[in-house]
Amino acid sequence: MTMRFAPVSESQITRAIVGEFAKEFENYAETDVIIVGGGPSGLVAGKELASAGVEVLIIERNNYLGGGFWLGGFLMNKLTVRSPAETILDELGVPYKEYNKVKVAGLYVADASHACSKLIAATCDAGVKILNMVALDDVVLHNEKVSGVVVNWSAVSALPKEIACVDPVSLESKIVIDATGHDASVVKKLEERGLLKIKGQGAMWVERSENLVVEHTSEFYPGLIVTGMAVSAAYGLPRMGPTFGAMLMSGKKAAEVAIEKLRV
Ligand code: 48H
Repeated sequence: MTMRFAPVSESQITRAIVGEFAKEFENYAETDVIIVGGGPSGLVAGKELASAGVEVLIIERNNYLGGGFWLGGFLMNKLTVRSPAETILDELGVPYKEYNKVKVAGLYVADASHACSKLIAATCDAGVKILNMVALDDVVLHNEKVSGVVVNWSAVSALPKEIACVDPVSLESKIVIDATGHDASVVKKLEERGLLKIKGQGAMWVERSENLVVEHTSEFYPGLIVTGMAVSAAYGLPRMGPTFGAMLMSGKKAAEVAIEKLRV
């Protein structure tokens, strides 16, 4: 039997893309939570929030989601988590092994591409909307509270101003989560305005850092919650290198903090 695709024209395909994008973009011009950054902490936070019925939009400057979660470290596709973060791998259905149980307790290894794909799929399945190839340009500040983000297409942001003199647009939200990793891009917008001072990421100390990152995942400025490596940069905490348990757990905590704030 010969297979025949549905008879659809070029213009109908264009209309389907533009129409659906515009409808969604209009809806998400005002939303409950905007997460800037689609790495492991942002994806977990988004998945948890959407699963709790919160409307969430993730802004990601790259074409792809996942951030540093695609690789375990040193260009090697094995990622590690320390206990108790393997429970999140269980929730996602990611297979993993316990590493050298005889000598090391509670260190788990998984394939990074498998873990990352599962996390992205679970986040989308939970109902999170994604705006990729879109970069943070600024924050919206109302009465000393972060009330949204100013964004532009990544391609526009990457061009010199004299070529791409294109104004960005604003998206409003009740809460913004900075999940931009080491850059802490949202927090830095407030620092540029002299509204706060950040300490910058500390040196490596894996045993202390992961607990501290999760403990410090919190509202860093009214309306702005920090998660993942942005927590280290904001509070000056030690880094942990290529182990991701704190990123996953910090994402969960950020969602809990946001849900608590939305209740008030
Ligand atoms: C839009 C942006 C912008 C912007 C950045 O780096 P990530 O993976 O972040 P985390 O915190 O979820 O995970 C950190 C982890 O990957 C890591 O680096 C670790 C554990 N390091 C430890 C160590 O000691 O080195 O993802 C951040 C995401 C990326 O996808 C960026 O593209 C995106 O945020 N992003 N998106 N506008 N201005 N800045």
